[in-house]
Amino acid sequence: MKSLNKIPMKLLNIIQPYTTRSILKYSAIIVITWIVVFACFLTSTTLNNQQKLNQNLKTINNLESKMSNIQKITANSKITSQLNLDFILPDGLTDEAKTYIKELNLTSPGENNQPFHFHKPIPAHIVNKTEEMYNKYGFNAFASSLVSLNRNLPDVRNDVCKNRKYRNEQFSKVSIIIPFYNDEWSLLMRTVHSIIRKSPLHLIEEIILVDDYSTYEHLQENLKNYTKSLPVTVKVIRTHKRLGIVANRVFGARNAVAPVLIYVDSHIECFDGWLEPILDRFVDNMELVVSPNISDTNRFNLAVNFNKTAGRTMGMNWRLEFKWIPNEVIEGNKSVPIYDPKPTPIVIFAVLAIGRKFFEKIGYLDIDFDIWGGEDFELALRAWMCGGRVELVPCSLVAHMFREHKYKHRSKGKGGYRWNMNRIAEIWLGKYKRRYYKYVKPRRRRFGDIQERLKLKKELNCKNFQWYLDNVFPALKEMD
Ligand SMILES: [Mn+2]
Repeated sequence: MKSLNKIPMKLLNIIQPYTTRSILKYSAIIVITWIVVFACFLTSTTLNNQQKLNQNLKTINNLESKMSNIQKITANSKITSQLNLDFILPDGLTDEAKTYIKELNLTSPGENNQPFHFHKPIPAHIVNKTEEMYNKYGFNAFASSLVSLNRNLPDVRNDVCKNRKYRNEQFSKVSIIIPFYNDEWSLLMRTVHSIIRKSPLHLIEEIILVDDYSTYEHLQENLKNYTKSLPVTVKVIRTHKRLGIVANRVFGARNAVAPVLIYVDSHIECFDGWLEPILDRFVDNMELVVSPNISDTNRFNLAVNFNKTAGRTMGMNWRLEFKWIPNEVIEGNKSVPIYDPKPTPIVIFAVLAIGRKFFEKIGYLDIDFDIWGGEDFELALRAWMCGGRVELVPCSLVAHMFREHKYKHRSKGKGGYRWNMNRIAEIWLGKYKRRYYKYVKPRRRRFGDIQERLKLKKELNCKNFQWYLDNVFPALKEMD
């Protein structure tokens, strides 16, 4: 107060307009300006936030749809990605194998279908080991034990096959049946790993390893325990005595649950996209036997020869021996595009698919066959003649190894391979069996009791061999 009194009037006059009127006025302006500015700021931030929120929502929606797509894709097929599975599937190289690989200075032997070979000179103990294992298993098992169970084979699919749409989603599942007897571990397990790595897993109901009473230690508890760790259902079932591969295959079928069965030998490897073209055929017709294209794995260096696979169909001669036959010979003037599924006179059991109920209906296999041989020819003839269809699907490729000694062992009292072939001739060839015997000239025509199978043939109202020759395999008429 005191100071106010002392303030000169001039100054008071100067101050007064500001203090009383102007200050109020300017303050109001400033406050209003601030309010406006603040309001603008608020509005803009809110708008901004709203926009951001909208954007975020969009992103979330996008992400969600992407996620559900990913889930769909994963559920559909993409879980076969090798990267993912190689975390789960071990390469199977034992410490011993790793030591040999180091000693022999090998780098990823067998990888990407590189032929296996030793650097020279080969140490004597390696030569001995290689020979010993070759004699035991009928192929270069020592080399195989040094090759990863997850080795890659190149994707050799033709563009036509790769880009074709296969109708797998309309389809349920397969049981993959692998009969074996005293097999070498790495070859058998590479078969299992390759099926898992090269198939859309949601299509596999189960893999069934059917052990025909093996005696080797590594195929007992060890096998059961190992298969438990695999990312698909693997059943190991065991016969109560040696049955031979024919009865063993029937035993496998009786234990399978999926609508389609695929038999694979214990010494195969699948190529990319092998399964889808096979299953596609069963969407229209379950009364079907389907074979993929099969290429040879060299039993010495384990390299797969996949060069000569197109343009040929499976057939046989009058001795009932397997022959690859050029398509034009089989098809005559009705030529089918080279990569299209096509009828085939014969299939081989190395890899073949069959509708489970159809297999049962036409009487599985002839279990009076001896241990090994010809059961696939018998099945193909029976399937054709008793109302089914047999096809080759060139877009599917599987590698199969012919070992030196096959599913070895011969039973007492029967005559092995020839016994089986005689049964085929007697049951299925009708009057044409004379032509078979003319070429084969067996010392004795032994084939056992065929009454049951003849009865089945009659019950199923099967066509005769003349029909097969006229409609399925006319080229055989001209063959020697
Ligand atoms: Mn085989």
